[in-house]
Amino acid sequence: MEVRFQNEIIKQKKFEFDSMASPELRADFDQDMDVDFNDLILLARNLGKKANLFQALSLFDLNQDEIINEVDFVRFKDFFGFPKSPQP
Ligand SMILES: [Ca+2]
Ligand SMILES: [Ca+2]
Repeated sequence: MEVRFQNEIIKQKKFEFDSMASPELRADFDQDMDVDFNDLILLARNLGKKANLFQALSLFDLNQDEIINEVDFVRFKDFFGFPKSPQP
């Protein structure tokens, strides 16, 4: 981002995209930064639906085979509970 005054840069700040975002958040369908029962319910509501890559429903197609089915549930299971609570 550049801030200019009389065509001179008076402040410049570079924004960096966090490319190291957790892959588990792919299953965070409601985008509240965790993978929990709310996300599971959203997945379940779309079970059996076709989802090509250009549809919003493809969000639920975790293995990208263009159908939302039990295979996506199995993959979801690997992400469920993210983020893990720190161990005491
Ligand atoms: Ca969530
Ligand atoms: Ca699928």
